Amino acid sequence: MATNRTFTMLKPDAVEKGHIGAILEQINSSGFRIVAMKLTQMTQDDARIFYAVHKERPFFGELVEYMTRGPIVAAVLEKENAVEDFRTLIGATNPDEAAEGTIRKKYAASIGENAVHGSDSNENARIESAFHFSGREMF
Ligand code: IDP
Ligand code: MG
Repeated sequence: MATNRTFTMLKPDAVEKGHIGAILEQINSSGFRIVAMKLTQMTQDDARIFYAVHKERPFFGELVEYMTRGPIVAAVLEKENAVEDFRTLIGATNPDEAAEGTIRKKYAASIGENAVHGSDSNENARIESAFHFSGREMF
């Protein structure tokens, strides 16, 4: 996959609150092209694998419960400098520390329930995209 792609999830809290449309509008108007997208629900095994890097953290159980409690929107996004620019667009993990106008500042409730995921490197963008999509589902 080209390195000008990143992977995102609109997390269960964002879907529950009806924010899919507003968040996708902000993503599109910030210059990202949607390359793949689906509404899906992660199993507990999916969430444990996806977030395996955090398995020793005290919040891991809470994170798995949260990420599996309802549907998410998984998507692959394309833009020059996609990974870094998307992290800027979503803002800090803790919405209290997120910049004004960022997606987390606008839609996140807490450091745990923070509305949206964004890959932190080109390598993780590739791994995370492949976790949710096959090559033929990416346009
Ligand atoms: P990131 O999503 O900004 O990359 P990470 O540190 O990779 O943040 O954490 C992954 C996810 O785990 C966060 O987006 C959030 O949902 C959850 N999380 C991170 N830190 C905490 C915490 O201190 N308490 C509860 N949940 C957390
Ligand atoms: Mg992370």
